[in-house]
Amino acid sequence: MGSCRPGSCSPLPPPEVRGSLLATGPVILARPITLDRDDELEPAWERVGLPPAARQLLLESVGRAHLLVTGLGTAESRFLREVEDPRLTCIVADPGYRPGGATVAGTRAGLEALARLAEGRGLGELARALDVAMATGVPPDPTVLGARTFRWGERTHVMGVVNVTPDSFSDGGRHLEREAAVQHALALVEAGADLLDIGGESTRPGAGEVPIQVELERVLPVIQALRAATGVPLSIDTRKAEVARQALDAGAVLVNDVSGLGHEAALGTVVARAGATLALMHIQGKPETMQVDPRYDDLVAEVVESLAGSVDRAVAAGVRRERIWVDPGIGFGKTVGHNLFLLRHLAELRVLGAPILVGTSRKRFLGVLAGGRPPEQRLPGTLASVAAVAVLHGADVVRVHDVAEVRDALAVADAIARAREGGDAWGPPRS
Ligand code: PMM
Repeated sequence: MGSCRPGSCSPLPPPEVRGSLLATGPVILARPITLDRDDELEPAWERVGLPPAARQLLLESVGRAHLLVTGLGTAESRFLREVEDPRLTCIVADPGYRPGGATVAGTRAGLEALARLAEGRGLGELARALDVAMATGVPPDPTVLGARTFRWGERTHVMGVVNVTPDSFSDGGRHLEREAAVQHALALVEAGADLLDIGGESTRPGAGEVPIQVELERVLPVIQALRAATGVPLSIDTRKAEVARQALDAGAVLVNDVSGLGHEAALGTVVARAGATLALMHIQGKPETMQVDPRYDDLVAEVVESLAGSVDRAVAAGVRRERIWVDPGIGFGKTVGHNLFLLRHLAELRVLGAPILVGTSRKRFLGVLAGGRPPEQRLPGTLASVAAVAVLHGADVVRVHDVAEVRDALAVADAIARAREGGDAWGPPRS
């Protein structure tokens, strides 16, 4: 069970299944609403004495999923309406109401058969969407960052935030500010950060763009000093290709682009040339205006489709698919309600086949929910949000300011999510 997410231990789907969602034009998206988890079903069958082969067979024949499918054309809608398989229940939207939607529920074997039937009828895009949805219980391939390998599904990883912006650390001048940033970053490493995210441009709501030279002057000395002082992988939080290029030269191994390659397309080429990893975040609008009345018709579908577009642009620029992370962009063109819905449905982003990064730390929605707390009083809310995404299996990496406290919260949340000691009848404890 070593590298398995609690959700599943099915064999990895072939790379073409986990490939682009957008490769074939209009998007048919199948999102897993619920997906039976192997690690919940299998121990129960072990508990009643079934051998491994029988348990595997049952997982296929009894394990179930409910999928929400959107973007269907007339042919696919007709195909689903006519399905006659006792293992499946398909409910297709009334074309007069909101066409193109359906729910498909059934056993894994039934859904697998449906995908093959769709393929045989020339409905390849639907077949592919079903395959992708059914593969979401499998963790993405590990990411190698510098000397470290991040294995997904075993625990939630922590990215420590190092903002090198004038108001962040000290008003004692540029040099003192850098020194303070480096000391702060090293304290985050000491507290257990798995990687550090260094940024020289605030992307908070209303923030304006910072000139390249200023951004470089802020982040480069910090990256250089940290590269010399620690082996923890370094990420550069920037939307700009030139800043990314120089940061990667200085020793960063990941570029965190809050614009999802929407700000400068050249950023993709820079990451590809360096063989680095790219985190692509969803944003609606630009930081200056993104919080002015954000609206969605189907929030999760729009975030997934936009991220799929970002992933495709990155791959077209030469970034290897297994070097891409995705992030729903909590607070970036979203209301409080949008943020909450996205966090609750985070696992649906698994259809993108990439590790999921999430940043909730100290954000405004946490303050609002707690009755109007300022950023320095949002630690309890931050801890609740990281524990929630860990237990919902939504996040592979959380981006946070308070690394020590978050590590403790995750130690508890991850342990509960993976608890295996049910007494002697449940067999020996499994890690
Ligand atoms: N949030 C901020 C900055 N960078 N990057 C990613 N990938 N995800 C985020 O949610 C994110 C980010 C803004 O937060 P800060 O101003 O507190 O650093």
